[in-house]
Amino acid sequence: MDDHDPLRPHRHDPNPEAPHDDPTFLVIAPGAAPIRVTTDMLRRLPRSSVPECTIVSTGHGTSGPFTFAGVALGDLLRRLLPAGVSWSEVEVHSADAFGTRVAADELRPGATDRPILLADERDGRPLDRAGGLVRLIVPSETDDALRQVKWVAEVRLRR
Ligand SMILES: Nc1nc2c(c(=O)[nH]1)N[C@H]1C(S)=C(S)[C@@H](COP(=O)(O)O)O[C@H]1N2
Ligand SMILES: [Mo]
Repeated sequence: MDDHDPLRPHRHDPNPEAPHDDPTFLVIAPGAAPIRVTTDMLRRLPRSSVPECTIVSTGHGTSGPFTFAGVALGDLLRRLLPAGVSWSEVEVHSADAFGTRVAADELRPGATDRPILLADERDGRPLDRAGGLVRLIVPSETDDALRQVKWVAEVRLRR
């Protein structure tokens, strides 16, 4: 049975097409003004890169391995948010009503050398919009790509 929660899809036919052209996204934290993040901002923040990432599609096989690079989601939030904003969970929503949840625990500094990324680069080249710019990459997920969210539109923090 499908519970229709877009943040917990059980299986999914991947959408091949970007819903629109704007690669910016909003970070929305409780008690703080929403912050719009541009690809220029991502390029200027401390960056991380994760090799050997595979995108496993239930429908059409596996692609990769790729090296994805960008800004670690945890680093971005620690950089952007005013001190005192606390959260236990982050919802990552795409512009085509897809998404996933990330627990604060998965974003602890230094927790892993394969951090969850907001990726704007693949194999040393800029990711284009068709390729998912800006794309959430969850390196630990290798089952069905349900957390490899293309076209991130909103990063919403939950207490
Ligand atoms: N925004 C968005 N991201 C998404 C999807 C989608 O439909 N929309 N499909 C997911 C699924 S099920 C798969 S298999 C992969 C496909 O990634 P690819 O287009 O790079 O092959 O994207 C994932 N991320
Ligand atoms: Mo998938």
